[in-house]
Amino acid sequence: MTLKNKKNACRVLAVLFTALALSAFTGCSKNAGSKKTGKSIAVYIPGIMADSPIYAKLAAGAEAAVESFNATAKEGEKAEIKIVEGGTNQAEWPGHLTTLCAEGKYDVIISSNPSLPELCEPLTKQFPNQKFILLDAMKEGNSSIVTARYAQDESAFMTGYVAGLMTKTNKIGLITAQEYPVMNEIILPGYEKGAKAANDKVEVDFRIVGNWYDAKKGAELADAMSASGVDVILPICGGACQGVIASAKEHGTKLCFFDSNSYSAAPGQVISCVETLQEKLTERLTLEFLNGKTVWGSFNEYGMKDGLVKFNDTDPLYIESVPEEIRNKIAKQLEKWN
Ligand code: RBF
Repeated sequence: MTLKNKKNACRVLAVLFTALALSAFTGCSKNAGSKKTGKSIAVYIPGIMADSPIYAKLAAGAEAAVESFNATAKEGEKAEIKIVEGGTNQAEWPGHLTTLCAEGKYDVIISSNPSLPELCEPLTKQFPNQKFILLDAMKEGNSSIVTARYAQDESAFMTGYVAGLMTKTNKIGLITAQEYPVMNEIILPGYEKGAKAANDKVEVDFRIVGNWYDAKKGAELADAMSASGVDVILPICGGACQGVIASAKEHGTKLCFFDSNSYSAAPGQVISCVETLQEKLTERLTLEFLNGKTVWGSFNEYGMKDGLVKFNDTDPLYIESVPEEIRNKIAKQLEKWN
């Protein structure tokens, strides 16, 4: 093969590779096929929606905003939305986001998790017209990005407080998918602080799955925790939570959840669910964007007093699984945040 032929072959391979990478995206489009005239939105899920309520709520909130905006929008101004699931290989996310920007089709890319600002910031220089709405994330002062996140210190403290009141062994656990600054600096210390506020003898066992999908590893870690006497576990590990739940059912371990109402995951064993109202916040921020009201460069944190973090203490399964005396202590503690 001559040098020129080799170069051409390389080019063909590069094009094929890019095409393959693009086709690996799993996306679905609403209003696809209709003439594009209004604003166009891409929701990028950095992971998968199954077993990650924070992501399912992101997509649902953006879709709800588009639906309500389109209900009164004039013909020709109706918005379009496409949901793209990036998958659990984090090394692929920057390429996916670059492709979405390079397509030039989307007025805004909406996504969620604390690692997104770092991935999107360089893209705002490369694609100055591309806007980003990032939830569960913090970045102030970039005029192409707006961010909002939840007061995870409140969720973590309250969850630790319940765990501290409910443990009989003084050993509670936290199983995370991976270490990240919000986990190491806010959630883990908050959980420990809340637990110690309830019971100063409590020790926290902290273990790491290594990814957001491995249910087998989740079960192994939960089994090992139970074997060492842990009797309450907070899993924050996406699909790996399924393994933690299976292990908890086998060993009678109590469970606490973040993000959504998960009392029915193991009825009688789930003792707290602190919900983040990600659907509501995503809908609000998407509507602001569609109405041209976004304050670019801004960052806001929302907690219980804003109604965007909610300790669910009304579910019948909570009332059933947590004794009244303990529920009263929790209610008192909750007053401090509201
Ligand atoms: N939370 C999930 O529930 N599912 C995920 O797949 C997921 N992936 C994440 C990936 C990264 C890189 C980071 C930093 C966080 C991720 N989170 C995920 C955690 C999420 O931001 C949040 O902390 C938890 O959902 C608890 O509210």
